[in-house]
Amino acid sequence: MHNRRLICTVFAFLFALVLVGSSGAASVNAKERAAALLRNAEGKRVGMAQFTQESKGVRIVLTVKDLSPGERGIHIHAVGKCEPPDFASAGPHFNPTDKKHGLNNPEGPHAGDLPNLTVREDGTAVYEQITDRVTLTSGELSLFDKDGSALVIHAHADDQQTDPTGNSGARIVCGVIMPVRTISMGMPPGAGTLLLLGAVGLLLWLLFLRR
Ligand SMILES: [Cu+2]
Ligand SMILES: [Zn+2]
Repeated sequence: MHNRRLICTVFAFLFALVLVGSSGAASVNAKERAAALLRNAEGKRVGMAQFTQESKGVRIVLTVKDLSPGERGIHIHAVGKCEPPDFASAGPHFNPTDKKHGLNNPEGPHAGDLPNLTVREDGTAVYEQITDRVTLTSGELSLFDKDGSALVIHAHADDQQTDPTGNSGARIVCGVIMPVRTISMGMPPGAGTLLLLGAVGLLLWLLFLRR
C-alpha cells in the first residue's frame, strides 16, 4: 500500500509538471489573429475577413458576396465602429504614420490602404493580401489601438492617388476587426505519454488514497 501511494504521488506530480510545462509552451506559440464579420448598409452579413500576423506582415484573407461586379476600394479604417447605413463611424483611413492616401501616391500610402478588391460577375469576391504597414501586436501600427479598427469596402474603385479617399465613393460594407486568440499546443515529443501516465496516476490517487 505504501509503495502504491508513492508511485501515484510521483505520477500526479509529473502530471502537474507536464500541465504547467505545456501551458507555458502554448502561450509562447499563441498566434496573433483577428477577424471581421462584414455587413452591408442594411446590416446583412455578406462576408468574413481573417487577419493573421506573419513574419512578413499581416495576411488578410476575405470572402464576400452580394456586391455588384467590378473593382472596389478596400481599406482599414481608423475606428472599430460600423454603424449602418453610411459607416461614417469607422472614421478615416487608418493612418498612424501621417501619410497621404494611395499606394501610388509619392507622399503615401496610409497604413490602412490596400489594393482594390475585384468582385466577380456572380457578386462574390475572394481577396488575399499581406501588408506590413499594420500589425496585430502592440505598437504604433497596431490595429488594436484604443479605438480599434474596421475593414471597409467602397462603392467604387480606389484610384490609389487622390487624397484622402481615392475617390472610392460610399462605404457599402463594414466589419469591426476583433482579436481572436488561437492557442496551439506546442508540446515537446513524449509529453503526450507523460500526460497520459500522469492522468492514470492522478486517477489511481483519487481512487485509492483519498478516502
Ligand atoms: Cu475606405
Ligand atoms: Zn487611404
